Amino acid sequence: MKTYFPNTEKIQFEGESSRNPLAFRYYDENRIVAGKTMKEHLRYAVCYWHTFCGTGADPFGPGPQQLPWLNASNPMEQAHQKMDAAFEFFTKLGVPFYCFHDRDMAPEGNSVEESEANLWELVKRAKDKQAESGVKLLWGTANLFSHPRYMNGGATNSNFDVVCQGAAQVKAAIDATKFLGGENYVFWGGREGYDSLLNTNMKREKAHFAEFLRQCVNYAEETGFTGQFLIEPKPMEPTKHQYDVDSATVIGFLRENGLEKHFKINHEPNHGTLAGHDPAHDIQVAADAGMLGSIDANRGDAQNGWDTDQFPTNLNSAVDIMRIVLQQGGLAPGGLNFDAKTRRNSTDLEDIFYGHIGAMDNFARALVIADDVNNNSEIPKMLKQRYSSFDAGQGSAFEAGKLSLSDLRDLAATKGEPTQISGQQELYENIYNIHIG
Ligand code: XLS
Ligand code: CA
Ligand code: CA
Repeated sequence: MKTYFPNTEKIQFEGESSRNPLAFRYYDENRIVAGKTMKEHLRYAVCYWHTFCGTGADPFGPGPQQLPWLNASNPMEQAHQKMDAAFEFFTKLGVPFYCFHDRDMAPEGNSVEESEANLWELVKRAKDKQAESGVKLLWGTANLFSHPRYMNGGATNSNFDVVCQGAAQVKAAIDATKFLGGENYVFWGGREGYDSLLNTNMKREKAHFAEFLRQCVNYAEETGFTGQFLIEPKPMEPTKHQYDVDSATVIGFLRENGLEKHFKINHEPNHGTLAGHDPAHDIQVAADAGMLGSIDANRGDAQNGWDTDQFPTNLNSAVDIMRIVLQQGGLAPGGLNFDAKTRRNSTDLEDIFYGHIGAMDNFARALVIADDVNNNSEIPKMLKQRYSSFDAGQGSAFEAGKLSLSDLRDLAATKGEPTQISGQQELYENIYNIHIG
């Protein structure tokens, strides 16, 4: 069979001292950390869209990246070539999972039926390729944002006919995900949001969104799709006000509509940054609600206010994330999906490998450090001590709901001015840095 990456062999773990740019220095998939292998903890996935569909196009010009699998003139032939390249890449990189949108895998047809048939042809082939390679599907999703019909949104479109088109796509994408044994299904808001209140009935659009999701839950129950449904927050881009702003907004929306038992959050760090948060904040919000489902591992750019989808190479940020993941006992059935793309001027095919290898090594290293911080540093003890006034006596009675406002007032009067206790952020940061090394 034709190879698309003839210059690259299977990427091997060579250890920290290796200087081979096409080898892992930290990601040793069989290494045990905190009772599980790295492979089991990290559950890495490659995304189909950036890696095999994007050529670096931007508003100023077409993409300069020449991807050999996109050279076929017939869109279905191109889709087949793309799939060959994708599975060759997954296998050579050694990732256990991948993720896709319906339209990444198969082109849109001229009717609902033709689009379904196109997708089905490729999905059947993907099933065989999964069986041959052992690579599994972390999640599937539907693209309700690229086609011009979705210019006013998919589920929240002001035109009911467009909502129906969106439903047809999501139904087919859930079927495809189920057929491929996908462990999750993602809803990213796409163009679900608005630019001006003058032409928008926000309350009605959000009610439509909830109803759409409710019908997806019903459909999963009817058809026996048992994968986890995930919602991916993002505050802006493409619309000015996206409805799924951040974790807290999504959790509130789900609870308001009685949907919280059926969904978790797929958090993308770059989207957290765009919402004005440290990604770890948004991830912690989701984890605290018992709703951290999966992570689209990437990073933004501190100076840019848009979604740069860069490979996550920042160690501190990865440690922040992995500490939370370890504290909640892992991400499964979710994982770490690299929703990241090489820069526009990274035009060698090896660049795709470099991006993923660096990110996989970064999170593997972060996993080890996070486990060390959680178990061997002073930080957990210091944190426990910081809240110890609630562990016994009146503090614990307050937590248990046994003290009224008047009781609290009387305690204030008896106890007098509290002793000042330092928050010691600098000390925490210094200890953290000792473990990061
Ligand atoms: C776009 C989103 C998208 C989702 C899947 O900003 O990150 O790629 O992850 O639709
Ligand atoms: Ca994403
Ligand atoms: Ca993004």
